[in-house]
Amino acid sequence: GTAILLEDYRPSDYQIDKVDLAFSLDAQETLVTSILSMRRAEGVAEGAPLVLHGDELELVSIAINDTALSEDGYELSADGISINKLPANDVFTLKIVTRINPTANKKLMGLYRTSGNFCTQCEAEGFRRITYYLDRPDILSVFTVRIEGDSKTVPLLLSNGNCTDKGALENGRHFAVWHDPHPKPAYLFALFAGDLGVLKDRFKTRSGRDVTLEIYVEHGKEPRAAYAMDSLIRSMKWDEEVYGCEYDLDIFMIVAVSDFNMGAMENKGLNVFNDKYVLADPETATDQDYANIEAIIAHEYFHNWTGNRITCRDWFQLCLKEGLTVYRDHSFSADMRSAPVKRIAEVRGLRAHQFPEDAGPLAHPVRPRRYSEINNFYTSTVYEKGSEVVGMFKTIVGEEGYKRALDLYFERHDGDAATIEDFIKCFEDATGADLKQFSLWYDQAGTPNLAIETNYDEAHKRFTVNIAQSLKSSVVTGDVEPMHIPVRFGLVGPQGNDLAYSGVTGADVTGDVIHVREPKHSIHFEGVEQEPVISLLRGFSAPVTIIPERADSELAFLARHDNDEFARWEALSSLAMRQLRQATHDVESGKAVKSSPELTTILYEILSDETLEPAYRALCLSLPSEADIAREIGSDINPDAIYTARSQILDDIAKECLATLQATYAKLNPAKPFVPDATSAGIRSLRNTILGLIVRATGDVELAAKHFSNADNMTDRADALSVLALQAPDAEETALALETFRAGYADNPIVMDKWFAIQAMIPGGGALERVEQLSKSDSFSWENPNRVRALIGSFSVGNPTGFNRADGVGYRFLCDATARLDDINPQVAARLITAMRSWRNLEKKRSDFALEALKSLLSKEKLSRDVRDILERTLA
Ligand code: B3K
Ligand code: ZN
Repeated sequence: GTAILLEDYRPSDYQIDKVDLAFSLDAQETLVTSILSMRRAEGVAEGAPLVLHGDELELVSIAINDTALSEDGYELSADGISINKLPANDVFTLKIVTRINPTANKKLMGLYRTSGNFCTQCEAEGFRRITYYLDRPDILSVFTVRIEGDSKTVPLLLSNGNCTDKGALENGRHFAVWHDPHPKPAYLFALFAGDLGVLKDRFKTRSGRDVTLEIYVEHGKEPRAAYAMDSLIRSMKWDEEVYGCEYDLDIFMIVAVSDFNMGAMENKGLNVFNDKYVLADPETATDQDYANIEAIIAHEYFHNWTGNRITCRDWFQLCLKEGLTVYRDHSFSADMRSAPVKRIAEVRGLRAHQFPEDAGPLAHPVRPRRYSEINNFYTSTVYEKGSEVVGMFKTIVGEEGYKRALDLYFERHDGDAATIEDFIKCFEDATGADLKQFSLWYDQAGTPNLAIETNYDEAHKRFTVNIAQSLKSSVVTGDVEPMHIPVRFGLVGPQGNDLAYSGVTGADVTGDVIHVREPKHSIHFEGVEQEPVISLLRGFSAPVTIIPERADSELAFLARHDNDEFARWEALSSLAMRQLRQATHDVESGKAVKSSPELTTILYEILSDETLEPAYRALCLSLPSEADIAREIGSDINPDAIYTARSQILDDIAKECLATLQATYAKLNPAKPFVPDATSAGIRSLRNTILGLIVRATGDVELAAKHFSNADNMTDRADALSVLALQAPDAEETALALETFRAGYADNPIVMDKWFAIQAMIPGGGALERVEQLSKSDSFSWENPNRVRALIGSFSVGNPTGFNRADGVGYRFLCDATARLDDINPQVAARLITAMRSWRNLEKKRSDFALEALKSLLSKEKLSRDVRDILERTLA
């Protein structure tokens, strides 16, 4: 395909000052009338051709200044329309009528049908599937939208902004007019028409604006939107208090739909959500669901300033809005919940998704420089690493500097389509910092590595830290430049407190941050009275890997004594990881696996330490996942050996700690009735993690079955079901629980997704047959992205042994599923096949099969640009 390049960016020859849209809704034949107030940009030659984007549109008519264009006045192509007869005036009106078929639109981009309703998704390039337009984010326009539809089937007619008119029409139809005073790019346009119930509330902004809040969900489900509403109100308040950002319309609406390609969408004043991120009650939602709802409601709301008021000049700048908004939603959740627990979860997510992306064939910079399909760049690198980069800005310029920089950004760029350079400039101008080297984080793909050596010179009371940075990247071409890496640290003394030092040379050290800028630093801390153990990368201050050239005893010491909770967890994880690697090696060479007493002792201490938060204890007891271990091993991966090794280590630990596990399990009593707050969630998480360990040690399936049937909330129910299914797939109790669960929730798709996902993750050779079977059942649908992700996604990402079966059938299944889905929904299909991005790291017999399956998919005749792009890069 043809690649779009950052360096080719050029401002548009034409602007659209104002757009009037009229929709005459019909399931198969919707008519869209668009009247564009066009203006030729200054300095552009008279008659310069006007090229509008369009995709799968039927053109009904086109007129300029009320005169229909003759057929030689324009040229249609698969990508749009080129108009070459233009008036001499620099302003003119363009009227275009298109006909579209929302029912046939299975891509869920543009205007489509979901559960009988009409819904839109326009980011990134969906608006061109509604009408011909300058569908690029730097074209900002004021939208007025008239929607007309059947009063009975679509009583609700919603769009962006404020409703300015509505009324009845003939033939049982009605209309509504919406006006959005804020100029916006087309990707933020939204329309919803249908029949839903609503939950309403109000919010008074700090300057006194009264805002109506409305969350639309299926009739009867209104009470299940209460937590989303509560999250919205807390988000609005938080954004005023922490960022000074106030809402700017009289109404804010959220619509929940069940067919949606991703999580949610920040359309101005009218967010559209995947309903799994809106609906929750104790009976149907897990604690994780509650946390996700809170985070995603906040994320989309925060986009109102970081994304909508200040948008992106072009799609290469995607991280400008996404990285910053993720950072903002992370900070919000950290404030609402436990900050260290939140940080650990973020880092686990980053390592599970972003690190492998950065280490594999799909690696790209946080700001990519080329793409052939932009939808493939809504990645964890753009989002999560993009957020880490914003966090590093804050670490470098400090809390106050960060605040000044963001204030300046909002003041200077409100109403703009901005770039990363604009953003960086605000930090430089507001703080005086030189961020030239730091900005490499946007350009250089790959995860930097830090190699560390330390030495204590007792005689001179000098502690030396040698740090060398390196970056191996599959995609950086040319020279790799050293990066500016902020490393938060502490010199931990024998009593666990941070030691002071009298001076430091060899690197710029401000407060508790070492600024690594050179390829190599030799840093001397003078006047260190006792030999310390260095704690590095506290709070995970930079998204890098570390080779800790340190003894197990040092890791064990930090796991016990570091006063940074993140770093404690990190030290424990490193210690556990070492053993898990060794154990995998032992399994492969036929040796017996044994867990080290040291690790078990520390876990035992953490388990029994009631001064630690339950959620934190649960995270520690979980140990690195199979995928974590695979990533750490890096090459020649044998998922079966990893599984066996990890199971044996966990079994050992569980047996060693059994009495304490049982006592703790009995003692932990989550509040009744159910409250979804972080403290209660933490107790449930610890209790359910312990349940899994007890069942490991005792094989007491009955206990899990009891936990399942006694559950008064979905967290306990789903966790118990997982323990049963994953640890005792063939037990009678498991079959019974699965059937009870299915029967109880057959009419609730969001809950049934959990039922599919849990079964998809049952390890071992029988997994594929199980998944194939489930994919053929009546309740499975290829047209619903949530269901596809629950079954096929969970299998390919969450079931290492089942998916990577040694005979390669798992890979063939995923490639076939991708091909099948590609005919319906290329965007979701492309996302699905990224599960194979690390195929080269597998041991030879498996990677051969993977390669064969990928190649055969690539040879398919009709492949979407989305899937082709991923495949070509994966195989390159
Ligand atoms: N901005 C949307 C994502 C759109 C994805 C288009 N393929 C949701 C979000 O990040 O908030
Ligand atoms: Zn976003």
